[in-house]
Amino acid sequence: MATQVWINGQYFDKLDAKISVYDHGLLYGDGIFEGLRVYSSKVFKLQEHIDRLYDSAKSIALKIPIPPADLLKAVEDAVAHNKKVDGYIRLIVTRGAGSLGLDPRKCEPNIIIIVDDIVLYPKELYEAGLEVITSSYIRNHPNATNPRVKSLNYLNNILAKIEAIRAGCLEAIMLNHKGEVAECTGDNLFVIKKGILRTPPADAGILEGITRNFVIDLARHAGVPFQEANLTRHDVYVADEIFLTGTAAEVIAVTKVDDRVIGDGKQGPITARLRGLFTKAIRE
Ligand code: PXG
Repeated sequence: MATQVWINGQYFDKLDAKISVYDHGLLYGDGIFEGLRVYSSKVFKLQEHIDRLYDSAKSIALKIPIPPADLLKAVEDAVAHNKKVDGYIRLIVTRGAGSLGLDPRKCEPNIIIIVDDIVLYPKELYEAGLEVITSSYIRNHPNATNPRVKSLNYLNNILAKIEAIRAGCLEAIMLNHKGEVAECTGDNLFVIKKGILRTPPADAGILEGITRNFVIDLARHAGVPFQEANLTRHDVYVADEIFLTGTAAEVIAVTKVDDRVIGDGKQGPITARLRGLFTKAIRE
């Protein structure tokens, strides 16, 4: 069976799953989304993703036309309907179709659930670690679209990603408007120095990642000293270990930043331990 996409309560074959070219999601990037994983037929941290989606919606004054509990059920239904055991979900709410102007008042939001597969980083990269650059594009100022909103406006992050790809890397670190480390284009960043795990706080201009929060819990339970702290590029360059967290990447080491080798240039021991705990947890 071809992938079936859920749109506003109805299933469509992937190729017939369409929305209007007048949708403000397309015209203006006016909308929000979540990326989720399915592990062993179960949606990982579904309630957390639903909560974040409704917070994003509220922040951009978009009223999702169904209650959170119904959307949660719809996501589970779409996974069962597609018989997906391990995969990836893209949950999208657009402002909806309106006129060719910014005014959203005529728009009726569209809800879309795509259950598909995910392209993972090659397995070897989890051992060798990623090489990243620092981007010249800054993460959104909190008084622009706040980075805590997972909006359909990813242009800054995409430009940073293009910059990384041009430099021969797969990811880029983005700084905030104060020059502090924010996060990567689609992942949060952690550093380890002298045994202490640190990551920028939510108000540093980051998406408060669900994987980030889960890894913080794992670290606390494992007795790894942890702090939320503002970080500079210097803290990144001199770290003993660096890793990224995200729905797509899970937990992955970074072993080179702007041509500086991090630690001994391999996945570090605390990263390996946390990655091990993460992998175990998603199998439970
Ligand atoms: N920061 C940003 C800017 C993100 O977009 C994360 C951090 C990590 O958050 P979670 O909640 O996933 O731990 C994200 C998530 C992709 C892709 O295809 C990116 C994300 C999610 C799903 C897929 O690159 N970004």
